[in-house]
Amino acid sequence: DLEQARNFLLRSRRLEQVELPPAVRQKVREVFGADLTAMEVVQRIVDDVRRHGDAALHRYSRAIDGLELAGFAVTEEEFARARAQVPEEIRQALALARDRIEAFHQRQIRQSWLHFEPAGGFGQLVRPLERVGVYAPAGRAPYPSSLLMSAVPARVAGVEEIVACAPPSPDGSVSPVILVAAELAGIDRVFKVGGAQAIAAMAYGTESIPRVDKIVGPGNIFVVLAKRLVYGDVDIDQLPGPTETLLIADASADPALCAADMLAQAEHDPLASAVLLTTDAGLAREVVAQLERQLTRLERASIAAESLATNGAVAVVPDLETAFELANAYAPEHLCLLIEEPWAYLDRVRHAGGVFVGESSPEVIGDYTAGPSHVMPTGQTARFSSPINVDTFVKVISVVAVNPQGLEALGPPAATLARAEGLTAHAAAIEQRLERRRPA
Ligand code: HSO
Ligand code: ZN
Repeated sequence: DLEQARNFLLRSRRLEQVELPPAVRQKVREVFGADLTAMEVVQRIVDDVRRHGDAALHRYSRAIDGLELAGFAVTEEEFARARAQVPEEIRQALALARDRIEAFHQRQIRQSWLHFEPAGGFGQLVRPLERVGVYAPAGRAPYPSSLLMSAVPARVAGVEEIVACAPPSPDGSVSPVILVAAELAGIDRVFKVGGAQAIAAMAYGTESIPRVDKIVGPGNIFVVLAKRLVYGDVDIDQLPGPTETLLIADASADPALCAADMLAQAEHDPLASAVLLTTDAGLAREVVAQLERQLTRLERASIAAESLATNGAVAVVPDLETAFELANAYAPEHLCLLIEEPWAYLDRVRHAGGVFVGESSPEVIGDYTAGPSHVMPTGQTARFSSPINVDTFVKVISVVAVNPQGLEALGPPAATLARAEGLTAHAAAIEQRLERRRPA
């Protein structure tokens, strides 16, 4: 029923409400000797790394990963070994993705500008950030694509130095395909540090990891909470939560493809959510049947099944207007239009990370080779934020070049406002200039 669908879509998707799985809670008890919440864990780690630098990082490597690392930086030999290990086909696909991401973001570059009027020149300088840190999660599987999607836009923006942190595997190495992607993306250095420790290290700097100006990229709950904690001392891109897809389908949609798109999202994470809104009750039934059929064939069937059972939904809506109204209220990371005339509805889209137009344009192409970054806002933050893009990595400096004529015109009202605010030194800075210009 529609009300039920609305409530489901608008339920809170806040991070703090995520419960830690039992295995993680056990690990927390082992490492900290206490039953801490995720936020408490993050607070401790961030304080510790901020205060003790590399020594703290080594302690967490030992305690959390059981690793005794000689150094955190991935060495040239390790990069070479990775290059030899990654199959050529994967390397070429990564290179193609990199080229597409680069070309797409090149179109986004903003120019500095100066506007001259009688009062002078006014404008802005667009300047890239100096140093950016990318977090490359390892989690359930390493996602080299995510590394490209975070780092390539930064390169295009002109960021001088990009470093990355990636959690090492149990043998102390970083996944070869992650290293190859890092090289293709033009990342300067990769460090074998994961979790909240990595975020703290990049935010405050340690003996071996440089302090950066902005940290970007997805991560687990600890990483995301750490990003929120260090924000202000360093900039962050967003607080990525579990991934989401909302499909809008009409009678023209292929139920097997609707189900395939939902499963592609659901296999990411039990917390991922895949939702279908359709105007066609028959299609809804067929999609449900397809979900059941296709699910059994998947390698990650249990993850996808849990995701669908807890965060998935198929709902019938009276018309496409209602579907778009609900979609905008939900503000999904991905909005997929499997409808007869998707272009006709594009201007209804108000809030989404990305919109995928038509049956031949699945979200999964966006994950890899379309061009836009797949790091997109989740948890309703698409109401006010954007996918990673070139603007994520630049800032603007305002330019004010008032000329003598402008001083005459803009000075007196400025002095009036200064006095109204009780700021006589402000007024004097203007009036002294105006006096010099008066003939004695
Ligand atoms: N769909 C994910 C990104 C991803 N998919 C990485 C495959 N690899 C969140 O947008
Ligand atoms: Zn995906």
